Formats: sequence, structure tokens, C-alpha cells
Amino acid sequence: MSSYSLTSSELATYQNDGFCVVASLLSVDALAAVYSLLDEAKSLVARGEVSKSWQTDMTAWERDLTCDSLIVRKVPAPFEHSEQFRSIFSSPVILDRVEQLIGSEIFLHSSKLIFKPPQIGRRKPLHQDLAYWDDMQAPQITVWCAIDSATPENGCLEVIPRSHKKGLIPHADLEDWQINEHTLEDKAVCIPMNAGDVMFLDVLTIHASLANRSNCGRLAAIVNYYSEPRRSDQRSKYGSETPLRTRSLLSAKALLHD
Ligand SMILES: O=C(O)CCC(=O)C(=O)O
Repeated sequence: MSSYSLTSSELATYQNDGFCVVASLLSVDALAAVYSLLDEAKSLVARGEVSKSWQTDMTAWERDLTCDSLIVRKVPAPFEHSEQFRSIFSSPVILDRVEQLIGSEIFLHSSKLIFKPPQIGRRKPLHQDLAYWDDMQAPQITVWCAIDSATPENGCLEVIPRSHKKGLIPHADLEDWQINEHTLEDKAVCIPMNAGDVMFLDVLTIHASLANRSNCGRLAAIVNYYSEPRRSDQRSKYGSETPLRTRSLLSAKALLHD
């Protein structure tokens, strides 16, 4: 077992409930490094100096109609754009745990920062992440990191425990690409997290995030990983062809100790 492994109780929670939260995984320095990417994005947008990749993703910023200024809600692909981000999210602290959950060959699928500005951060309705790229068959995982503390007031996640066992549920283009919430019987549970806590979330687990009604922003870093080379017939062209990890460091260490 690596010192970065999930405990047996965390593993059991993930398997049973479709998610688990590990407290204080990200250091203060890592939090500051991720925050600086949001600050950089805000300055770029304010100065009208946005890179090409940003211009192709119009969800990155938008005009706030209440005060006619530009607000950043999403920073796309930080893994591709920031060496520091890449180093945090390909470190053993994260990948040893990801390996336990999806297997030893690990590829980046996608990454983003989601910012909910004070008072105007919107609710993200209930959905399963796999519904956004449902032609991908390889085991996958979402790693959701609280960069600010996430509370019911500023937009923490809500999760329906054990919903990953239901398989993929139909999604529709309503307020968002989402499940019709009236069809769900089970209640979502709020999961407050402190800055630096990390949630490992099955891509079939139904979740949402609350609106930000507070005076504090809420920043999260979200990284998805998958565990096999992309198939040629896959529509979804997310992710990299080069693995972040090619063989099991955990099993190699285990063998050494046998
Ligand atoms: O961070 C959030 O607000 C939730 C985002 C989310 O669930 C998603 O992007 O799939």
C-alpha cells in the first residue's frame, strides 16, 4: 500500500455510495497555485487578452447582466495550460488513489476550474458526468477538489448516494444537460467540504451543485481521468493519448515487499 492510498473505509464508501471525500489532500501552496489561475483568467478577460483556446470555449466567461461587467465562471483545460496544475494533478497524492479506483493505466480525460461568483453563482442541476461523453466505455473517475471551502451557502456539491448503481439515466437539454429532476425519488445530500478536501466521484453518481447565495466566491478544480487508450470509434475526443501513468506503481511496490 502506498502512503497515498485510500483507506479501506474510504474505498468501501466509494464502492457503496459512489463517492468518498478525503480531507486536506491539497496543500496550501497547491490551493494558492490553482487560485492564481483564476486570477490570471480574470485579468486576461478584463484586458480582452484571451488566448485562442479560450475564445473557442464561450462558457469561459460571460457578461454579468446585473452589473454589465465580465465574469469568469469557468477556466477550461488548466491541466493543458499550467505546469503547476499538471504537477499537482499527476502527483502520487492524487494518482495513487485514482489507480485504486480505475486501474493502473491512467489518462487525462479533461480538466476545468468552476468558479461560482458571490451571490450570482448558479445552481448546476442533477446530472451524471458520464452523460456528457456516454460513448466512453473505459473506467473513469471525476476528482472534485474544493479550492475554497464549499458550503450549502456558497454552492457545495449535492450527491445522491448509491445512485451510481442505477446505470446511465436519460438526460435532456433543459436548464442544462441534466436529468429531469421530477423523475427522481431519492434525495440528494449536501456535502460541505473544506478547502483542500478532495472528492473521488464515480462518473455515474448523480450530483448537482447549489447556487452561491453568499458573499464568498466558490472555486473548485475538477479533473477527469480514464483508464484505457481512447478507442478509434469514440466520438468524444477528450483527453490525451499519452498515459499519465503506465504501470502500477502500487503493485510494483507491493511486489517489492512480498
Ligand atoms: O463545481 C460545480 O459546481 C459542479 C460542477 C459539475 O458537477 C460538473 O461540472 O459536472
